[in-house]
Amino acid sequence: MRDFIPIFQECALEIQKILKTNSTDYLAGVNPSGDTQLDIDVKADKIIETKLLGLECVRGICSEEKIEAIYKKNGSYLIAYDPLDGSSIIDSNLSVGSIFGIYEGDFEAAKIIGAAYVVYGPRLELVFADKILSYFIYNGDFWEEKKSLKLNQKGKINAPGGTQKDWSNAHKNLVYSLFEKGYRLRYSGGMVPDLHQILIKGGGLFSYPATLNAPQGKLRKLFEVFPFAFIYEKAGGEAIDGKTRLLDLEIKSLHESTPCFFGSSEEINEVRKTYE
Ligand code: AHM
Ligand code: MG
Repeated sequence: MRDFIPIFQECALEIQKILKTNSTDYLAGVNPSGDTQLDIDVKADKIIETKLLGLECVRGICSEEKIEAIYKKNGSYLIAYDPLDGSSIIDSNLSVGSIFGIYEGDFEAAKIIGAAYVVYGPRLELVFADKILSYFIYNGDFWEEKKSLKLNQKGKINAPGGTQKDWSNAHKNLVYSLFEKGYRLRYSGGMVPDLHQILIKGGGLFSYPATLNAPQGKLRKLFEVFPFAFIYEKAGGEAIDGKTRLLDLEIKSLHESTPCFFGSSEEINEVRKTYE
């Protein structure tokens, strides 16, 4: 499984190159999740597709940018990925990311056995999880492995996603009660840097709830939610949909989304109290 680390690192370096040199213009089309596609979304998707399908151990892939999964005859791993998460903030030059989930058998939460994400920011970083969590920073020549990331029982960051006027009253109360307790707002609009920040600082809450305009939330189970749920649990945190552990959820279609909450135990307990 750790054989995927150098592959994801190669993808990261290639995608970083196109982020630095290509335009951030929109294409005419939308992706299967209904988002407008950028030229670089499609290029990043192709880079990852080519690398992954070239591996003997990979049996299939599916991406936020593709309607259907692509299967080969042999191999054992299935990879679901979001090639470039945060398309709506690329034009403002904020950090964006790539997200990967490694599945065995089927594309479903119960079958996830590894996950990774790349942060394209002032630095290039990779977090990879299988049985343990590993953290790498690219120093210009090679990827240096750093001390693993761990969440404390409680943090100070509140990262609340979604359109605020469409939050339920219960959700508004949850978000504001954290501010009352001294939590600080940290939300860029990029799931990867927002969740990475909570991991780096040791705790906090990221929420993307059900809203009036998005009753199933916005973030996609296979490409965004399950990989981060896997990583947060490995870091000693928790990830739920309000009531249920995200990695216990079922999935009916590849592009399905779900409300989601990621954080350290104390904040997730506050979420439970609100939603149960
Ligand atoms: P994308 O895959 O089209 O980039 O959308 C996913 C992004 C996440 O990175 C982020 O958490 C969320 O959308 C932000 O949504 P909002 O702008 O509604 O807060
Ligand atoms: Mg995305």
